[in-house]
Amino acid sequence: MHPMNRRSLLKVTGLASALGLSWLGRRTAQAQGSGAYGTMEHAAHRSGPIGRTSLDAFNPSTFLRAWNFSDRSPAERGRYYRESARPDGSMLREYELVAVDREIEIAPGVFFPAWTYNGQVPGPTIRATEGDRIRVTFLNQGSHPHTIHFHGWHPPEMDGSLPEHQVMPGAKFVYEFDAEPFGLHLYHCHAVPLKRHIHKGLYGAFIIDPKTPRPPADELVMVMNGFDTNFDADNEVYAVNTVAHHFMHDPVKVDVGRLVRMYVVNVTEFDLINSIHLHGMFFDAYRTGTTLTPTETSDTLMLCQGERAIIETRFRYPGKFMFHAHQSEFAELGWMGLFEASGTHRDT
Ligand SMILES: [Cu+2]
Repeated sequence: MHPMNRRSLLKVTGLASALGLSWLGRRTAQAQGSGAYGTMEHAAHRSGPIGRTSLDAFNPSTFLRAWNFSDRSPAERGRYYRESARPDGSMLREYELVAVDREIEIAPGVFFPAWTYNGQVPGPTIRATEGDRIRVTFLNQGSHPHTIHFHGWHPPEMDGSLPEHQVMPGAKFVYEFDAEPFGLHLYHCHAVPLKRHIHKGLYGAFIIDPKTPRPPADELVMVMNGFDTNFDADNEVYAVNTVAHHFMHDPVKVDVGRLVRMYVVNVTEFDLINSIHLHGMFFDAYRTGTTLTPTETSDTLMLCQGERAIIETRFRYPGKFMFHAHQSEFAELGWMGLFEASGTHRDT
């Protein structure tokens, strides 16, 4: 795509959406718009999603409800994830994560040269119970040195951050540590320059459940991310789970009355903060997921880079509810979606 700054992208989005055109048709849209300024005066006020992104390689809706490779076929899953019980009742969870360079589509016709774990951005969600043993075999098949730096307790040699921790292209390293504390964490590459390695796509969610599980719920993994498509250290596209405006096209289906639990991780680079705002309701928030009692009740939660929170709510009414970053610019550049609540649910 042609280099464009945030403003021009925003303008193009508004114009193109008013005319029902894809982003690829933006030049035509601008040409037509300029000749009829009177009627187009408010066209840019009609923001909304336009065009579709191919979901063949990565589907944000699938990512939403997948962990420990549960979205893969049994045969493929067995290659990347194995679990076995240990004598003390905890589990040994073994993963294979592979760094690979891959071009990904982040908005209709907008491709980003990503660095990925296992070909996807965010990387696969890793989920364990407090006290489990985690063993991650990391293969670097990318073109640059990479690591995996996990948040959580671990010995220094497992930190994936120092010069001697770098895993060179073609090399392998095995990370092993106990899963603690319970909470919502993340993992990411810690090679230098750090901001480049993170924003290129090397990150994922790392959930550690408490030994006494949280109440049953419809659980959703939401990773707030951004993409600097013209390499000016500023994001042009924002999203939850990578694809701009995806959940405007494919609303997150939820049941009225059922507990919904969202694991919200902020890995947006270049911007100091990001946020999530839900329309028409309030939610309980558990910052970093390290408590079982809410740390706040709100309709908007602000997260710094690397911060995360578990948020819980129940939809009272059927229908569509918007959710988005409360930084309006982020929302209009892709970080906006819909819930669609229906039916009724009773806890059993
Ligand atoms: Cu890296």
